[in-house]
Amino acid sequence: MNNFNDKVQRLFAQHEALLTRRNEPADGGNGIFTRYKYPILTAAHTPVFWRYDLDEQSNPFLMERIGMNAVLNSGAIKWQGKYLLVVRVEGADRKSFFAVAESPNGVDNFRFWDYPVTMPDDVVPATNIYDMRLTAHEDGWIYGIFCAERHDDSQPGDLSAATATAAIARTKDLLTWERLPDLKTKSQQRNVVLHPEFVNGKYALYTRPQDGFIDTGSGGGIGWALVDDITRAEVTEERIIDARHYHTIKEVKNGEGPAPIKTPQGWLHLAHGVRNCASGLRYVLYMYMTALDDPARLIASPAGHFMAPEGIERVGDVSNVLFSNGWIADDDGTVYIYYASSDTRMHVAVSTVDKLVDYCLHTPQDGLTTTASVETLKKLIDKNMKTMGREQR
Ligand code: M1P
Repeated sequence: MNNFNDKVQRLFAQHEALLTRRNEPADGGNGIFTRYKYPILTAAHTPVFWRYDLDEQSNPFLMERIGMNAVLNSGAIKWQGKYLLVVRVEGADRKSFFAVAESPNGVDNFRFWDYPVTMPDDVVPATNIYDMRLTAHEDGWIYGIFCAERHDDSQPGDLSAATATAAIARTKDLLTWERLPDLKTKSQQRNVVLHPEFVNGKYALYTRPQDGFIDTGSGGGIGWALVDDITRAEVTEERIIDARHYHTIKEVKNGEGPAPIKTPQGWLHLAHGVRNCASGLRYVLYMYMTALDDPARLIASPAGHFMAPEGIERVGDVSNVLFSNGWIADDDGTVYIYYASSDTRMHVAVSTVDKLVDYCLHTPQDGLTTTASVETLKKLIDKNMKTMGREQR
């Protein structure tokens, strides 16, 4: 066997070993969810044949020809018995694209389909697309809503000026996508998510109005809008259902994560909250619940973060970031939470619907001041003093 073929075989063998590595629950935890030890997807998980030209004639040094930089912010769905992620893959050229990776068990053995998603363009093509939220809607389609980023041509002198718009596509098989016109809104939009059921006969969207590409500015938080026709979607009225607050984990911005999970007690929501600090923006995940009879009415708002970056998760292309736009609730009540760390890699954490509902309904709310937080803490300590039969000191 010649040296080139040896090297190719080694590449495939190493890749296969990475893909088939068994994942296992990480030690520790807080009783709410269990992290898993290894990231489920990284740039190194992308197929060898995406990155290398495997022809000795045209690539005698067996060099990578197309570099992959990161694998992040994935939508998720259970599909024909498999756990599917519609992954945001970012090439070394900084362009993001979608690719499907599937696993037999939700926690390891994720393998990319051979080809990335060919996403049709809207009338005005986007420069970059990313962060798809998948919704299996009761109308029978699977929708993907994602961010379409374009240069802001109203500022020709500024190469970094960009606009964010919610793009909409739908599919029946996750292979072929029909692109619908981008969502029409007054403001820029990112983190737009389709509710899985009709509300008052209309499509319902969780929105995130923002003044600029990065700054949410006057956009007060996660919004809610009803849309008559998803094939010509336009937001005419939008109201904030989960507001940002001073000195909280969502002071600077927030955004809906995946489509909410329906439970007997209400809709379970996962979202991200952002605050600023000396080391830059810090992104954490938080949860809230809304009413079954009105998915726009908040019924539970546990204080603080649900998950924050830990250990290696804190480091990456955009450090100190956790972001989630995909989760899967299995029939047995297990919930697989797919999240990206520091815009670099994908992880899974596992919980159950019952635990997440309990977390939402029984975690105290944020009283918004130190005094309120101390009083809340004292109540729990008092209760535990009685339970433990201890004298107060
Ligand atoms: O870099 C962190 C995240 O920043 C953006 O999220 P948001 O619009 O809420 O600020 C997105 O670009 C997201 O992809 C990214 O992970």
